[in-house]
Amino acid sequence: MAGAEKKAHGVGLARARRAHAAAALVLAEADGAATAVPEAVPLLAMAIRHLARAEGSVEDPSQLSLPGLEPEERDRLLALMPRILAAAGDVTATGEEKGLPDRDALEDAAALLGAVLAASQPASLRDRATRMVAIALALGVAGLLLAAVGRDDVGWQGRYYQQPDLSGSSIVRRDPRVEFQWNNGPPLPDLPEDDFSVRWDTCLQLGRQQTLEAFLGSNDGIRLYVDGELFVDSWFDRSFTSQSYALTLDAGSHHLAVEYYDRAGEAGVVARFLEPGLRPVPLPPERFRLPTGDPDGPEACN
Ligand SMILES: [Ca+2]
Repeated sequence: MAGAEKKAHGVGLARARRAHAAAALVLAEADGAATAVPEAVPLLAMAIRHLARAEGSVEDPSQLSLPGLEPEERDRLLALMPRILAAAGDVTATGEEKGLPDRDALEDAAALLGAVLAASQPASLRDRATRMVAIALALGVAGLLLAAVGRDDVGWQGRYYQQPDLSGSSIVRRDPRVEFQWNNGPPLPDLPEDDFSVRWDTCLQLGRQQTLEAFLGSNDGIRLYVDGELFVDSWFDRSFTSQSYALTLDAGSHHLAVEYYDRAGEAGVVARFLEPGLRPVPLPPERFRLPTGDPDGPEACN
């Protein structure tokens, strides 16, 4: 790729990422409301157009390279793109392409486009960038948008205990995500370096039934509860160990609780929830809302 072409490619992708992040935010914000559909359509159409420009003004979306998707996912996105462009008024709608795609179709398109954008790096970057760098870029944009709308109900409620068994008084704070590497230090100034514990609670919002990848890592113990049921139980001393679990959830709000303790030495914990695929993509941060009820009771997310 020549220099100017490479630059246009990078600019096109950056614009596609911004439009895509805005569409994902609109869909997540509206929480099932039908108003999200007309708002998200032009943003998704914009993301598709910028993606096409990044590939040298491809006129026909079916000619896009669409990296990062399984063949079946690629077919789904190829079927959705003309419908979205038609609904946004970009092309003349005919036959089945007429009418507004429904919310599920738009969420599917947003997730698939997210995977494509995470996998689409300019050639110069692709060689040295890891998948995590691409994901961090995508998350950075979503994070900025989130800050712009000033949401303070997004993330996890963290309760930090001075004991390793989640007992006694706790320090409560909001954490945007559960991803910490404390090494040999304390997690908070008022906590010990060893023998502390933390519980995080959130309400995960899903617009449709999905099978997610739950990626859990910890030094030392970790437990995951899903809607009050113990789902992962690794409550023992260990060096940093991580594992992925398949988690199928219906559409709606789901209470996730992560419990963690550090016994001695190094301390760190990660709990990520991703859309699985060739290149798993983290769920947008705005899908995680602070509990609206008692996080220890059965109505945490109702
Ligand atoms: Ca430890």
